[in-house]
Amino acid sequence: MKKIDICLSPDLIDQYDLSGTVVVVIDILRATSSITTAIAHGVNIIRPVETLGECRELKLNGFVGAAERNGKKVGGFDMGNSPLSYMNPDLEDTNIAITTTNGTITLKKSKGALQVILGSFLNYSAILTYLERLPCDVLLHCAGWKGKINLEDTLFAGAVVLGLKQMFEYDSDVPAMAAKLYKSAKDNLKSAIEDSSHYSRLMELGLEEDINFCLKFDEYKVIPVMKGDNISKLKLADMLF
Ligand code: 3SL
Repeated sequence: MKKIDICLSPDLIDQYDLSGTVVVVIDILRATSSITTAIAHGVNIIRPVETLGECRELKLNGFVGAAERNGKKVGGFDMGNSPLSYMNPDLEDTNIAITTTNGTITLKKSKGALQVILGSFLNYSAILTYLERLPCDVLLHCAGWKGKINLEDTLFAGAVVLGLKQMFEYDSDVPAMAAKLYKSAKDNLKSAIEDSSHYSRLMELGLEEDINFCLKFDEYKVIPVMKGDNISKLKLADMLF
């Protein structure tokens, strides 16, 4: 039987064998929600990078530069990490370089997997439909916050585990833990994350609209996928079944 597991922080990723596994990177607030929005709105490719320096370099070479640290847009770049800002029609067919506090590191640390895709509530059903049909193991890789575990990514991972309805065997206790947590929170996700650290951080920055948007289910049908160094829309030819 296919197996599923959850890595709750990129600092724990060395515990997992990624070969032969499809990894779903999760950063609900806000990187994977923003990238999904950008791809759904026609951005051509997104190059996730770890450092501000790499992002600056790519901006000098024709990329739109997007940079976020600690929730704030970094000065000197074109954009930050608000999903709402990626709905801009001017971004259609552009190439974006992005660096964020945790999400882009999590993407980098997922390299070595059979395939890396990006999940969020915004493309929840599309992710489920794809994972259901896969012939291989799945690892849900949560970005957390600076190495620590966070609530919103764990909740989404639990939602995926529940949605897959026993099609996968759990490879540790974490899938059952996350599924129980999600069950207890699912009727009001926003109030469930009200006490979380990143919720407070974003609220203090006046970003409640971003939070509300990131908690919406199934706004989009697209699945962003890493191909080499770039993220683009998963196409039929990329599907592993
Ligand atoms: O950590 C990240 O990658 C970001 O998603 C954090 S923030 O929501 O932009 O503050």
